[in-house]
Formats: sequence, structure tokens, C-alpha cells
Amino acid sequence: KFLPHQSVGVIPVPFSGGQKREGVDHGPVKIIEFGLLDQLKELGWSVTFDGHRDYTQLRPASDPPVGRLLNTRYVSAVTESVAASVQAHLEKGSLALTLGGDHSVGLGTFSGTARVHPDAALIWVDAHADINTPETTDSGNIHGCPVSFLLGIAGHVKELGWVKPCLTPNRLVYIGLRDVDAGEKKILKEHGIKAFSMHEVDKYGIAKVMEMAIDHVSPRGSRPIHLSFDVDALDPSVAPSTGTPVRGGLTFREGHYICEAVHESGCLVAMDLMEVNPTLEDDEAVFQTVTIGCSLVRCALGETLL
Ligand code: 6HN
Ligand code: MN
Ligand code: MN
Ligand code: MN
Repeated sequence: KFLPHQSVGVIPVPFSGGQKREGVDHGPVKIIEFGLLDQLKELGWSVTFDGHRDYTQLRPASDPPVGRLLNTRYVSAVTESVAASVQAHLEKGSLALTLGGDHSVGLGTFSGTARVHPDAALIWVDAHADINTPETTDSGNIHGCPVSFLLGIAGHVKELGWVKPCLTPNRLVYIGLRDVDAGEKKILKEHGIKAFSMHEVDKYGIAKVMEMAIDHVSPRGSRPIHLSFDVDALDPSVAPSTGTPVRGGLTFREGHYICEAVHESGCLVAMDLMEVNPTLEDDEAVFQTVTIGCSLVRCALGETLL
């Protein structure tokens, strides 16, 4: 509805500084090695990909904890650059597809989307809510915090000063939650944020959940949609190679249905595929995880079963 997209800009973000496990920075290379770009061309998309990136030169010489937050300056520099890339692709009329990397990168991707589409909705598909604040985080890992910064409820962190509040609770919806910290549950309640946990997926079925989720954030197709898909939303039996797996997740089909429904809305302007870590588990597990990642993206970009 917003753009009959024909072109997609692919942004690889080989970054792992938002959490402590090495390897998630190898996600983008692996996903592209598995043929995602050709698969999208096959679907009729014109694909812009400016090559793999190296963000390590943005790593500051010294990056001591800011309160509890870890690698704050590094996360800040990388995500600020990602925001500019997303913005540039959207301004050219392309859909922006970001390949992670850990989910701290969501700070950059949605900020970039919001600069071009200030009314954009955010569908966050994840086992986790990633809405900790600098006060509530136990781990200090910023991949557990991006949503609080986007909403502007994190309080001011000078080192992340470039991030401006660009999301409101009514434009945010979660799907797939099952590992939400106590402090995060409080935040979700206080701000009246709509969330479909695995309990609701079981109760209503994924089709009804998607109808309610899209109707909540983009009633009658009124808002552009940014889909941020953390691969750990899927059950570890179908997507094992990820840093914070949690049992009881989305099935293979439920994951795909989410992407198909977002495509059918006609409102998708940007997508993130995050937390694919091709160094975790065995080769078969990596194959499964990367393959499913590619097919989720294809479904969001219009691949159909018939
Ligand atoms: N992710 N709630 C936990 C934390 O460390 O704040 C887990 C976060 C996971 C983040 O999967 O993108
Ligand atoms: Mn590495
Ligand atoms: Mn996440
Ligand atoms: Mn997660």
C-alpha cells in the first residue's frame, strides 16, 4: 500500500557487541552464502547489496560499563550507522532488509525506518521482549534493551544520545514471547503494550493472532510496518543456532505464517532477521537455522505456497 516495492536494500550487520556470545556476527555472511540474494531476485526483486561490512573499526579503544550497560559506545556507533543505511534505502523507495547480528541492532533499524515513516508500526517477533531499561537489565546486554530506548522510557544515556524516542506503545506489538523478565512484565503492563505470548498463540491460533496484531498496529492498513524477527522466536527444534534459545516457541509454519500475513498486509517497509549464530550447535543445526531464516525473509517478501 505504501510502495509497490520492487527493490530491496540488504544491510548486513556483523555485530555481536549487544550480548556476550561470539559468533552472531557471522550471521550475515552465512545467510548470504546460503543464497538469499539470488532467492530474492528469483522472486522478482531488484536487490541492492553493497557488500559485506566490517564494523570493528567503530569499536572504541575503551568502552567501560555505563551503569550496567555493556559495550555501550560500540553499540551506539554501530547502530547509528545502521540507522543511516536503513534510512537511505527507504528514501530511495526500497524496502530495507537488515541481517543481524544481535538484536541491539534493532535500535538502528527502527530508528532509520521512523525517520522516513514517523508513524511506522513495529512488530517484534521474539521469545524475549527486549524492553529492559538500563535500570531493569540484569545481564547488561543491550540486545535485551532496544525497545525501551525506541519508546523513550530508558532514561537518558549520554553514550546512546543519538537514539531519539520514535515509537509509541500503540504502534508496538509482540508475538512469540515466553521469557520475559519481571521488570519487563511491569513495563509491558504500565504502558499497555499489546503482546501475544506463546499462550495466546496456543489459545487463538497464529492466523487470529496475526489478524489482531496487524489490526492493532496498522488498522485498515493505515501504518507502514517494520517487522523485527528474532530467530529465537522459533522453537529451538526448528532454529537451534541462536544465542538465547527458549523451549516452547513458534513452529516452522507459525513462523512462516507471520511473515506471509505481514506480506499480505501490503504495509511492510522494513524487516530485520536477527540473532542467527552460525557458530552454535552442529552443521545440521546451522543448516536448519540459516535455511529457515532465508525462507522467512522470502515469505515476508512475497513467496507463496501456491
Ligand atoms: N534477545 N531478557 C534477557 C536480557 O538479557 O535482558 C534476554 C534478552 C535476549 C535478547 O534475544 O534479542
Ligand atoms: Mn567473529
Ligand atoms: Mn531479540
Ligand atoms: Mn530473543
